This record gives sequence, structure tokens and C-alpha cells, in this order.
Amino acid sequence: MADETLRYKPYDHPAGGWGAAAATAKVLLEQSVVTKGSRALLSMNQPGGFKCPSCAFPDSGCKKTLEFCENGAKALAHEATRFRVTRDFFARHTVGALMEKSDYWLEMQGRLTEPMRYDSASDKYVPCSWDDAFALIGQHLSALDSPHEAEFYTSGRTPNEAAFLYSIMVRQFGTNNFPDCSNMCHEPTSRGLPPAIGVGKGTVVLEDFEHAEAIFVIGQNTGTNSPRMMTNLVEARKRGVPIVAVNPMPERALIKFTEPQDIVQMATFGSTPIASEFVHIRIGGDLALIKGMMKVMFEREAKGETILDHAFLAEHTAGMEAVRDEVMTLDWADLVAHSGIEEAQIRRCAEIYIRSRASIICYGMGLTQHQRGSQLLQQVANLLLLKGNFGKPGAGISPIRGHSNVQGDRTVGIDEKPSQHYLDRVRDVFGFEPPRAHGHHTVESVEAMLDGTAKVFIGMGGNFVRAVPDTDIAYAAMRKLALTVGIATKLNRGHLVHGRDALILPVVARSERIETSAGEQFVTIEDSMSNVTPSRGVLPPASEHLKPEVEIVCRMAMAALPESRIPWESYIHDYDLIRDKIAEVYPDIYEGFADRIKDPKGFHLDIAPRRRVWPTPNGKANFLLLPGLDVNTPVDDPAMLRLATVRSHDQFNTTIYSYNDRYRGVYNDRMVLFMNREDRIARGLEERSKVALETISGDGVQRRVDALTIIDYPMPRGAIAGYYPELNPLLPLDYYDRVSGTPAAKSIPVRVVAA
Ligand SMILES: Nc1nc2c(c(=O)[nH]1)N[C@H]1C(S)=C(S)[C@@H](COP(=O)(O)OP(=O)(O)OC[C@H]3O[C@@H](n4cnc5c(=O)[nH]c(N)nc54)[C@H](O)[C@@H]3O)O[C@H]1N2
Ligand SMILES: Nc1nc2c(c(=O)[nH]1)N[C@H]1C(S)=C(S)[C@@H](COP(=O)(O)OP(=O)(O)OC[C@H]3O[C@@H](n4cnc5c(=O)[nH]c(N)nc54)[C@H](O)[C@@H]3O)O[C@H]1N2
Ligand SMILES: [Mo]
Repeated sequence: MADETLRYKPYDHPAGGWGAAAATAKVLLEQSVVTKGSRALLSMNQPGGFKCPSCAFPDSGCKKTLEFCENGAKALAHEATRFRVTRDFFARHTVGALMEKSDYWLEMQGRLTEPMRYDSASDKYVPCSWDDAFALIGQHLSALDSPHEAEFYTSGRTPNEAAFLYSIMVRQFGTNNFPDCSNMCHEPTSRGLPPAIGVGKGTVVLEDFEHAEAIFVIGQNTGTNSPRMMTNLVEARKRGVPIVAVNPMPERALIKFTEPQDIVQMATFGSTPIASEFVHIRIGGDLALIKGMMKVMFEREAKGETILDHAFLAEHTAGMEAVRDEVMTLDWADLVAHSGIEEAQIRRCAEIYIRSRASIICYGMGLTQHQRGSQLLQQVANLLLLKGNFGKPGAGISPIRGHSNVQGDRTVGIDEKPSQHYLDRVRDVFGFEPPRAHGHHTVESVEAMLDGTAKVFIGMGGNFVRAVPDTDIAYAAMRKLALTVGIATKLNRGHLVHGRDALILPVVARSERIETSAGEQFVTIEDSMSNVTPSRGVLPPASEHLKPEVEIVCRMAMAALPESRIPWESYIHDYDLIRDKIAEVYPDIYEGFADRIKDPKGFHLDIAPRRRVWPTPNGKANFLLLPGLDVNTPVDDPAMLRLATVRSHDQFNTTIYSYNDRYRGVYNDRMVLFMNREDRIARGLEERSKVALETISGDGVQRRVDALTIIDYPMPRGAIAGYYPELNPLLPLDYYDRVSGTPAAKSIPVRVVAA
């Protein structure tokens, strides 16, 4: 029998390699889809095939024969699984009983197969026809006193066509309440970068990695969360390009990696060292690192050297002097204390950056999920501007997005703060007056549920209650609603924590074929680097009762908006008609969409800063100030630790694939805390002892998670890490970045208490 207790054995092999190959085989076997899954994998990210449902990193445009990674294979295997959640399953389990099961168990039950409606008399989900389901949604939406009493969530797997129609339907219904997963993720990119460079997206494309002379990977766990990017890092490293990894956790793949697609390396057990400089930053210490690097540059300029790109600065930017003056007031002792790294290393990072004629800075949740995440990204932009690292080959800012279409969903209208220009376009194209006031982001939507103003929640994908902060409060909020709707592929907690009425509506997944009366349809996806590509499923749908997301949106619209003159019915059949409307609403970027997308490689959406054009109010790239060194409000409590909630190697957000986290050496348990040994000893604790964590907050709410096992781990002093979503009960709802609304999930102030 397998040993089911926590095992911790530091992983000293390179990441990738045979371990990844074995894990790929294992997950296909576990989901009983070895042949089907392997065949589908051959179509993933290939022209004419479908886009990987996992992360948003672009594929190389068919340079390789295989375009998938271990974690893409896991996502596919779990989607193509042979297991099914049927009406018999729901007849066997009450919702109360299902609540006792783990997230892992729920995920392992397989694909949803038919629409289900909650029956309070039996506390079970019972089968329900699609017609009845849409009628119920129509009834609830019509009964509201105001359209603002409904919350329309979107997770980032939803393709452009469905997201676009959803945004139109909701606006015709009358609200901009669009909480979405981006609100918890890269919203600081979407809100923080526009005042700086004029767009809330990344500015690099894949080829830039071939021209970069330095690459910084900050707060992003590449080998786990965007493994295909490892190919680019390996190639860069082989060219001798310095790679600086900035992370409180020495993530394995950033140290050493074997390309599973490199036959020679695989055969010889070779590997490529990745980071030439590993910066073991304190949580939130990135601001001090960036300012320290800028200080080195300004100091050397002051001594008469030419370090900055003066021509670029003069022609394209505004505000540099104020940033310089602020940075020059900082002293080295503070920079070192806040970053947790030595002055010499900050100087080395600066040196790498100064020597490089083209630098890319990539980042993930380690930068965005802080109280001042948006402003922190503006400092990243400052650093890049100093050397003109925009609009030239090999340079730019590169947010590594999460969900495969999270960026696309925003582009086509999933936005609680739409611009007036966009709303005018919607009015002109569709002939109705959309609501002008801003709607709710994710945190605000939970607040509206709590105070009773929100009554209906519709979830287009995702697992809202598990993803949001303050789990216990979020559950209570959800349970106050009149109707909750989960539009999903897999059963999850969000379907069990529900309103008085509740529906589960099962959808055709990314890897599956969409057939309509007009023939086979495909959808489109926008990746992290603004490439729009077609995605065409190859597998038969998991059940004959599934519907594509596009059809579900149209039928919700027809039920909720009987007077609508928009031809919803026609969109169900012919997705080119939807693309024509997208082109009309966004002529600048989507002109000729239906034709251009006939190229299986897709096309790139214009990113103005790549042309050194800055769509800001003053037409310049702006240096913006964030005085001081605190990315999070300091807490005056010597016992305080900063908690980062992170993903393991075996999960996709709230979907748990297994209890292992191979690269961090943890097996069979997710209730662990990664802690610096000295921090543990200072608290008089034994290694592997069980403790509880409590949030330090001033709002009088007790937030606590018990039964966490301490692991001695190379964390900086004062920093601990544990897993999302298990630790979400510790994250206060109002602990978020005020610019973007993004919860500060990487810097929760906590204290350790005896279990
Ligand atoms: N397999 C897989 N792929 C995924 C996902 C998944 O769950 N599984 N999720 C998708 C989604 S939606 C997203 S948003 C992305 C997330 O991908 P990532 O951005 O990699 O997300 P995380 O695992 O949350 O953590 C990022 C890293 O930030 C580091 N970190 C924590 N605090 C700090 C800090 O203060 N400073 C710095 N510099 N680093 C810090 C952590 O140690 C960790 O290595 O991945 C996407 N891809
Ligand atoms: N503490 C803490 N909290 C966090 C984070 C963190 O780092 N720490 N990260 C945040 C981030 S970055 C994100 S993006 C959010 C994620 O939040 P969500 O996007 O809401 O969560 P997921 O776990 O990705 O959603 C999984 C569910 O999506 C459904 N699904 C899968 N594929 C499809 C599909 O093709 N169509 C439809 N309709 N449904 C599908 C399945 O039913 C599955 O159960 O969580 C956030 N919450
Ligand atoms: Mo995300």
C-alpha cells in the first residue's frame, strides 16, 4: 500500500527531463485516457488543432513537433478523462455529503454530463432540461429590482466568441458587474501599466526572447505554471544570456532544467543551468531591488558615465526627474533591509541590466498580488524606460498571464470598468444604450452578496468561492443568493456552496469538437503575447447533453432579454457572425477578423508601445512614483510573518491533480508551511510540528487555519509560503490593491500559534 503520510525530500535533480515525461505518462494512465489523450496531445497547439487549456504562454508557431508540457498534459488528461459525473452520481450523494469531500476528490469524479438543478427537499442536484434551466435563469433575472443585483463572473478559459457575447448580453441586461479571475491575477498589469506605457498588456513577442541580452524572471514559477516558457529560457541560456530569477523560493526549474524535448539531454541525463543570478528576495522586497538597481544607474550617471538611453528618454518619456530624486534619497541600508539581499548582489543585478542592450522583464503573481501591486509594476516600467527597453527587438515587459484566454476575455469586453469609447462602439454596433457606471470587481461582488444587494451569481467557468479571499465569509455570501449558476466542465466546490436555487450547466471543453447546424465551429484565444489563434477541438464531447459556451450565453440572453433585437439564435450556429461583430466593435485591432483568422497561425494584435507609440493622455511613456520601500503596509508585530499563498506543481488553480509538489520535494500533503529554519527555532517549534496560522488584521474577524505541518525550507527570514486555495481563509476580503482590486495573496501578515 502506498505511504499516505507527508514525505519531504528535497528534489536535487534538474526540473523537466524524465521526471516530467514520467508524470505525463502517469496522469494519462490515471485518467484512463492513454490512447485518446496521447492522440489529442498531438493536436494540442498545432495548426488546425486546439489551444492548450492550461496556461496563456504562446506556442512557437509550429517550430516544434510537440508543443505541450507536463502540466499541459495534466490539464488535457483531466479534461479528456474517462470518468463521468452522471445523474446517478448526484442521486447517490447529497450536497451536504459532497461538502465533506476534498477538492481533489470532487475533481477526480470526472466530467459533468447533463444540466442539474438543486432540489432543497432532498438536498440533491436533480436532472433538469436545458429549456427549464434557461427559463429559471430568465425568471430570476427578470425578477430583480435592478440589473445591478446580478454578478456575472468569468474565468479565463472562456474563448473570445463566448466572452464577447456574454459581455454584450450582460450590458444589454443593464450592468457592468463583471467580476473575473483577472481581478485576482494580472489586474495590476491591466490597471497599473496604462498610465505608464498606455496599454495594460505585455509588449514582447516570443521572438524577442531570441534577441534579449538579459532576462529577468520575477515572482513567477516558470517550470510549473508556464513550462513551455522553459524552452525560451533554455535557448537564451545556451546563447549565454544572463537570466536573473527573483523569488523567495528557489524554484527548481529556475535553477536547473532538462528539456523533455531535447533528445540528447534526455539520453545523457544532461541539463541546462537556468538562473545565472538567483536573487533570494524577501516577500515584497522587489521594490527595494528595483529601486536599488535604479540607484546604481543614477549614481553612475551622476559620476559622468552614460548609462541611460538619453535619446529615448528625451523623445518618449516624462517624469524621470521626480523618480530619480526619490530614488537618490534612499540609502543602502534600507534597500538591503527591505530586499533582504546584499548590496553587492543588487549591484550585480544592476550591472547585468546596464550591460544588456535589450532586456526583458517577466513577472507573475509574486509581483501582482501585493497591496501596492499596480504601483510596483509601474516601477518595473520605470526601470525598463531608463534604458529604452520598449519598442526594440529583444526588449520589453512580459506579464506571464494565467488562464489560457484571460487576456482575450478582457480585450473583448469582460471589464467592470469599460471605457466610454468602447461603450459607444457597443451602442453603435448593437443599437442599445449600455450602462455607463462602473460595475463590481471580484472583491466588490462578494461585498455586494454580503450586504444583500447581489441576488444572482452566474459563473462562466471557474470556481469562484474557492478562488476568492476569506473562504468562510465567501461561503456565507454565496449562500445568501437567490440563484447561483455554475457553467462548467468539472464539478467543484462552487457548485456545492450555492444559493436557494442553483444550476450546474455542463459545457463542451476546449479539446472537444463543436458541431452546429452550420457545420464544425472553432473558437479563438488571445495568448499572453497578444497573438490571436484559432482553437478547434478534436475529441468527441464528453456527453451528448453538453452545450458549447456560446450557445449557453445566447440562450441565457434569449431567456433574460425577450425583447432583444440582437440575433442571438444565429450566433449559436455560425461563429463567423460573432467574429464579424467583434471586428465592428474593435475595428482598430480586429478589422477583418473572420478572414484573418483563416490563417491557422492566427495574427498579432497591435501593441502600440512596440512602435514607441504611447496611448497615454500626454502621449508619453510616464515615469510614475511610488515613494518609499513598502509594497505592503508594515505591521508592527515582531511575531509577524509574511505568507505567500502559491501553487504546487500538481494543481491548476483550485483544481488539485494530486497531493504532491515534486520540485519542492513535498509528497502526500498540501497542508504544509515552508518556513526558514531560524524562524522556526526562534518560535521554539520542532521541525514537522503541527501549528495553526492566524491572520493579523484590525477588523476583529478571527481568521485561522489549523493542522499545518512546518517544513524547514530555504525561505528568507520573515517569509513563509503555503498552498492556495487551502490557505484562502487567512486572506481578508479587504486586503487588496486599491488600484486594481487584486487581493494581496502573496503578503498576508500572519502569526504562528500552537495547534
Ligand atoms: N500548472 C499550472 N499552470 C498554471 C496555473 C496553475 O495553477 N497550474 N495557474 C495559471 C494562472 S491563473 C496563473 S495567474 C499563473 C500563476 O503563475 P505564477 O505567477 O508562477 O503563480 P504562483 O504559483 O502563485 O506564484 C508565483 C511565484 O511568486 C513567488 N513569490 C511569492 N511572493 C513573492 C514576492 O514577494 N516577490 C517575488 N519576486 N516572488 C514572490 C512564489 O515563490 C512563486 O514562485 O499560472 C497559470 N498556469
Ligand atoms: N490565495 C490565493 N488566491 C488566489 C490566487 C493565489 O495565488 N492565491 N490566484 C488567483 C488567480 S491568479 C486566479 S486566475 C483565480 C482562479 O480562479 P478561477 O478561474 O475561478 O478558478 P479555476 O480553479 O481556474 O476554475 C476551475 C474550474 O473551471 C471550470 N472549467 C474548466 N475548463 C472550463 C471551460 O473550458 N469552460 C468552462 N465554462 N468552465 C471550465 C471547471 O469546472 C473547474 O472546476 O484564483 C485566484 N485566487
Ligand atoms: Mo491567474
